[in-house]
Amino acid sequence: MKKLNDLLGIEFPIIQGGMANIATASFAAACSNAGAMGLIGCGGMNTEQLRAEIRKCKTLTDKPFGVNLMLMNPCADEMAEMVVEEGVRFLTTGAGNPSKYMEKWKSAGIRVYPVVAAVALAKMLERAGADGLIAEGTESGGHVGETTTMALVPQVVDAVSIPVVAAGGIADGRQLAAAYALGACGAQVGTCLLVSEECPIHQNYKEAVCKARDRDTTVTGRSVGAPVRILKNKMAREYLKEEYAGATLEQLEKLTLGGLRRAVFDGDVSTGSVMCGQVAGMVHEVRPVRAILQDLVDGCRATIAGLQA
Ligand code: TUI
Repeated sequence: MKKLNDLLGIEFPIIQGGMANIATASFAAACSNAGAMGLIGCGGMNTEQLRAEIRKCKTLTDKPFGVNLMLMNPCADEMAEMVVEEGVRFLTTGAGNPSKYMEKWKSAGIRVYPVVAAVALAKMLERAGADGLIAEGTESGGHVGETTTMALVPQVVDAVSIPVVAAGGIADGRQLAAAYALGACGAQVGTCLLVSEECPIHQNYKEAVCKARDRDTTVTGRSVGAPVRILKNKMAREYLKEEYAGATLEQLEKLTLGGLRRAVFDGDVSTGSVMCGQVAGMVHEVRPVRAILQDLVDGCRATIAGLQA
């Protein structure tokens, strides 16, 4: 099986998650320059903002980078065209089914790795021409599915014959080794890169993630079809209280409106949406992206060597 770094022409078998309002051109370029596949996240942007970020990223790195198209973005249709015009070479998608765009992207020669949280969509997207898939378990931060990485990845691997990248719950070399053991060709990581020096989030956000323990995240909105993993804080507790009491999505959205921007830009970690994965409990310090990636692959090698000993 080919590793993700060979498939994508990068140094490390790691994709940086396309985190909304966080994965800017400069962060994506920093991750690409450090040896991963950097992604610009379109969440919170309009089409022209995303276009400007793509152009900026080209000036900041000569290495491969890509775009994550978050399909709940109201501009998704327009963005799907624009990325072709701008000559983007690698795309991931999230929070929806990108089937209707696949033909256009394939004929432009773009490599596409949609994020899936279930086997049925994985099979459909393989038929639609996806080059690979990112199987994301519910351990992830932000918008999540229901199945854990441990259960999802091997089921997706068995269902398709294209490369599968594991995501959700991966922050160190042991978990990267586990991803390989499950049949993945590499990993996508988000939370462990939130606490990088280069990550452009507010210091309070980084500190909150560094301080978090294993049970400090929760999923809000499952009952109303809007499941989002965030750090437990004042807003999360209020949200869950109202959700258990039977509030509608419309009522609940009043609590989260602008919450991610509040956390990312203003550092409001009390009423903001501090999105992060369950691995927040195992990241404790802010380090350069390069060091985080190097530890992931070194730790993975050491783990595999230890298993063979
Ligand atoms: O997309 C993500 N994670 C995200 S997107 C996001 S932006 C946001 N901002 C404010 C509130 C809520 C979200 C934050 N985090 N991960 C990829 C992912 N995709 N996880 C799960 C899925 C998924 C779910 C259902 C992919 C496809 C899908 O298919 C449904 C269908 O239509 O078939």
